[in-house]
Amino acid sequence: MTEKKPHVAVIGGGLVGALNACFLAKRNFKVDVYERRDDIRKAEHVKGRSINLALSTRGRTALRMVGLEEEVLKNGIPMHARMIHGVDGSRNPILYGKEDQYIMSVDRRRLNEVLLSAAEDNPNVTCYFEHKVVRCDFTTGEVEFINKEGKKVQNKVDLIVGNDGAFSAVRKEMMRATLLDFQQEYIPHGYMELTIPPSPKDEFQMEVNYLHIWPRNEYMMIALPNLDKSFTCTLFMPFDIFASIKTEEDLMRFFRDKFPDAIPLMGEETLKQIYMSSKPLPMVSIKCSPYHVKDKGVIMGDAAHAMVPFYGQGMNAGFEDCIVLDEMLDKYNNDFAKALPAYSEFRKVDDHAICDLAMYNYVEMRKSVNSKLFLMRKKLDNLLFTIFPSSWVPLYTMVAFTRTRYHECIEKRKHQDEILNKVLYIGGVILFGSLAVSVVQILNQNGVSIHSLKDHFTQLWEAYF
Ligand code: FAD
Ligand code: EGU
Repeated sequence: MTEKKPHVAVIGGGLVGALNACFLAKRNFKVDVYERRDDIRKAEHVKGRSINLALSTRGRTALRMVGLEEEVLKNGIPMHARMIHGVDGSRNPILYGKEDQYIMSVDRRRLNEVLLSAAEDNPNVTCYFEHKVVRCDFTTGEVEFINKEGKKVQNKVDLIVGNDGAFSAVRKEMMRATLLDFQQEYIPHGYMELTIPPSPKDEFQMEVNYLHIWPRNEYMMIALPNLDKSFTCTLFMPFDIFASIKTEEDLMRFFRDKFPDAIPLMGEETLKQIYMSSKPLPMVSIKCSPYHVKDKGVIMGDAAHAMVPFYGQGMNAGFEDCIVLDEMLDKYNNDFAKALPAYSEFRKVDDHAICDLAMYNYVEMRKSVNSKLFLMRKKLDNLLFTIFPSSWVPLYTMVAFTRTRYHECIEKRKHQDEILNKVLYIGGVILFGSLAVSVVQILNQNGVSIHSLKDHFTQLWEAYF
């Protein structure tokens, strides 16, 4: 460890970068945050479009560690259950769990603003906006940026932290510098954000404390509440279906068929206007390894593990990354040469596991999940949880409401599946056995003996073969 304060460049002032700056500032490092975009706190408010995220235990724990949990929760809306919307307009709630098991709907932009301001409250943190990273040298620690005037500027630091999202420039530079395995996959689905505005009386148009879901196999819509009494809906469907819905008539026909109850809530005109002026956005899943180069560079958040959003864990996993790095820096007394490989090795299995879980859930949802099936599965899972609260914890409960390592969530689930299979198998054998006994008894009562039955089948057998 060097005597002087370590100097760190955090690349990306998004959710993970801004939080990471808070963590690193607490270690008394000198932290420079470089963000490509302009300062979102200065940008004009875009009305009627607030994009929100589900914050759960892992993300909350990280916020608590930098003293921001309360401030964030103040501006969040608790969701205690999902509300499943059927095609017939039916609505069925399914609780997440006990009273204290709920997730929070938070506004992405507001959260980012709170995190940036909290980072800058530290005298040892400076944020530079409109600075785009173009080059990293992981031997010297030199980083090159293009600023707002299009000019190249440089800095030299002890550690480069890449929190620059799914299309990370830092990761690209790492791939030139080290043997980095990399895998990426686009899914055939795109997403589009729609909105359910407040009612004319300025009230929520649906039950507020829920994650609303319209499961329709290949198509799916999700809605989370906003503080302004609107809901942000996210419509997920294959790009070719988006492309086949060309006119307003196509759109209304599609919505009347799949999401009829949402039409009056969104308003036909607003729905048409938003759909016609938007493009569906892609979703990508990215896995790579390792996450570090020597003692000079590390990537975290989406830069290290972009995932499809079907577990609501992308940000939560990125926030948990910050906790894990913090713990490694503690353990190795800020010695980057030891802490970075340890972080990489420890965290890789878990980040890969949550990428897999999210992708698996995407496949599951589109394969067979309509609203009835969704309801049944969740109810069975919850029923088993009620009967065996300590040995049967549903997968989503471990993922959303505990800090059980993601890879252990998968292992535990496999164990439960084996138990369930055994129970179903034994149950099946007992059921089939008792059925056979009943059949023989009934036949006996009707004067048919088991021996004559055997003769009968023997004759049949011989007649055919
Ligand atoms: P980003 O948020 O992408 O931030 C990266 C930052 O780096 C940006 O500000 C960018 O401008 C900057 N940057 C990029 N390149 C450069 C460069 N060269 N130089 C400087 N700066 C650069 N997660 C949840 O936990 N819960 C949810 O409910 C949820 N819902 C989601 C729904 C959808 C439809 C999608 C697509 C994702 C969802 N996620 C959710 C995932 C979540 O959005 C991401 O995991 C999270 O934003 C990752 O944060 P990040 O800071 O790593 O990356
Ligand atoms: C997707 C897009 C319900 C926000 C997964 C559940 C999501 C979110 C679920 C989006 C689903 C799916 C879980 C939470 C959450 C469920 C979860 C998904 C928030 C397994 C804004 N998912 N999401 N699972 O259990 O664990 O409620 O865009 F429809 S929160 Cl796909 Cl807990």
